[in-house]
Amino acid sequence: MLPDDLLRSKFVGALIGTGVGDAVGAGFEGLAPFDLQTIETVLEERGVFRYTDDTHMMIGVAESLVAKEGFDGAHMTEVFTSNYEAEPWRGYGPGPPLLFRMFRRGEPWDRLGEKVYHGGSYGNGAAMRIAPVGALYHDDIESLREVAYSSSQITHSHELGKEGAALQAYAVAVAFGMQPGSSFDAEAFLSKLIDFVQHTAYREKLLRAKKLMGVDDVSLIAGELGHGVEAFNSVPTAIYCFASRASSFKDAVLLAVRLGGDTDTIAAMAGAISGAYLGVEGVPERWYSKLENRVYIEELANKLYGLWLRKRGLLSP
Ligand code: F2R
Ligand code: MG
Ligand code: MG
Repeated sequence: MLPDDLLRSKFVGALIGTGVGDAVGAGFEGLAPFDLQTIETVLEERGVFRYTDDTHMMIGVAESLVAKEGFDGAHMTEVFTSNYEAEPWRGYGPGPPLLFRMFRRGEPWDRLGEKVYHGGSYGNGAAMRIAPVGALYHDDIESLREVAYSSSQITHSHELGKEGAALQAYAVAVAFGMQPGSSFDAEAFLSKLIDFVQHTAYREKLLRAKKLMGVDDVSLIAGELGHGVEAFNSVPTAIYCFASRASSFKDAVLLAVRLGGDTDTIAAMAGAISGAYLGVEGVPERWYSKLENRVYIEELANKLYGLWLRKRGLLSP
């Protein structure tokens, strides 16, 4: 059993970790791999750390889980839609805004996912927002998989989009269960994820990730694992960034940015797992203090922790 303070810190770490990773990676998106010095100089000169759609949607997931005390598809879609309508400039992927407009026109929430891409989207949009699901269901893996799939269905109904979200949620959950500072075994961590994941595309990438441990050649890592917007080209990459730099939130997130490509999203997902492992204390103070809406995100994380306690009968309603 983890002590109460550490568990609370892990809830906050997973959500703040998403926000900080996203904000650190934003601005480097779509470009070639970067050298560390360039990234650190840009970050030092940046004022407020603004987050993008990744965190905006992660907030929506947490808001809905807290309001409905669990997953409610129509409610979560309403929250995504109204959050998007309030701040459409957060750099959303092409698909979700089209789906939100269809929802406003009366399409049922669970049919939207098929409407834009043939077979549904396999973009990383469902995985990038999933940290609250990994946190709330970190000790109930059956529900974690079910809620990861159902919450993905709203916008990402392709099996690879759903599986990417479930894998990312599970990586957060496994990180929750580990004592930070204890010797981290990357091989054992990746093996657990390989046993969990149901799609060969992810299993193969995770096997490659095992072989890349100790490598620092960013072109080789991006080439082997991917750094694109597709869930299968970014979720295993984020897991690798965490697993290969588990003792340091900063190093895990900076590796994600150094890879280039979909930097905000890979850094958001690596940040979520790292925050879930180290707790919020692992997030560098100078990054944490600059995160936009930090207090609100922390409040949500604390409410999610309260909900987890109530669901386990550890706190009266
Ligand atoms: N939108 C961006 N970045 C672009 C520029 C941002 C700029 N800085 C700004 O401020 O404006 N990033 C965000 O989008 C990604 C998440 O996207 P999501 O939500 O998955 O969108 P979508 O449209 O569902 O899928 C994304 C792409 O994946 C490919 N794709 C998906 N399913 C497909 C299918 N069945 N067949 C073919 N292609 C498929 C398409 O290329 C989609 O465009 C994150 O990076 C987030 O940060
Ligand atoms: Mg983004
Ligand atoms: Mg992105």
